[in-house]
Amino acid sequence: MPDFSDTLVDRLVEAGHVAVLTGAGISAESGIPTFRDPGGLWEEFDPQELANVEAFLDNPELVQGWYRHRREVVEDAAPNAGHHALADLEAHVPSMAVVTQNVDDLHNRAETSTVIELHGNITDNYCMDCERAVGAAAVDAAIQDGEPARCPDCGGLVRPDVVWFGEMLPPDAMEQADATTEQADVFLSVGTSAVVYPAARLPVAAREQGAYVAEVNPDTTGVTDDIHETIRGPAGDVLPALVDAVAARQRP
Ligand code: BJW
Repeated sequence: MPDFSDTLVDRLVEAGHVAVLTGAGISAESGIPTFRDPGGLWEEFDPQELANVEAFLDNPELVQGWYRHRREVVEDAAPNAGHHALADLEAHVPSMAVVTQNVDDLHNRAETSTVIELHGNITDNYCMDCERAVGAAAVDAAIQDGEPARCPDCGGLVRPDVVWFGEMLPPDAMEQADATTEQADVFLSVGTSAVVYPAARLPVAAREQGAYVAEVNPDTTGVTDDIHETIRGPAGDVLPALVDAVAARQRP
């Protein structure tokens, strides 16, 4: 049985609004590698070579090919018990939003109602010049031919709709993430190392603004020392048990 406090369950039962920040760890049990864990994406691939715009412009075929591979992994994956538990939690609280750093679309596929994507979505691509959306099929066809994928309208390079280091996060998403954090009575940080900003400041901001803040993670993170409670364990075990505990407390 995961080891969460009665306080956390009480706070969830009493909460008017719950905000959840998720990271790659929540999708690990769906078979999608995290970034910084042993065996994670960045043990094998250098982020300096793949996750910034300069790297992309230096070698668009390499970066487009890497993202195509990751898109295929994501398309073959399915939401796991952790994603489903967060979707289920909505039925037990008056208001809730999931702010995700993940680009894998799994919260949407688990039918969470409010998903705020801070770092984009790997299933989408757009032209760097005219900004029109370009379908994955066009990207795949170009890569197949050994060419960098280009916009059918203007010939600009096509890039995945994700946020690389040094790039601004989508302003609407960041605004919504700040608003949901400010509103939160309980804030859960799930499966993130909490080392990438600005997302990593949200759990700390939530605490400063009066929320009860807990994280779900098998390991220590960048915010462990700054929050109220850490529940050690995989999200796919902890979150269903937590939602069950909230539901049990609400039963007449
Ligand atoms: C489990 C589990 C299980 C395992 N259950 N858990 C302020 C201070 C310092 C630096 C900065 C700052 N502000 C901005 C910066 C610069 C930079 C930054 O933060 N750098 C730090 C690394 C130092 N930030 C940016 O550049 C951002 N832009 C920005 O701020 O614009 C304004 C600006 C620009 C320039 C200068 C100043 C201001 C953009 C950040 C974009 C991040 N993009 C990436 C790639 C996305 C595309 C792609 O997918 O390829 O996003 S990086 C990568 O890290 C990805 C993730 O979303 C993100 C976070 O990683 P996450 O999700 O936490 O994964 P991991 O692998 O780190 O952790 C997994 C966790 O799961 C672990 O803790 C495990 O234990 C756990 N786990 N199994 C539960 N079963």
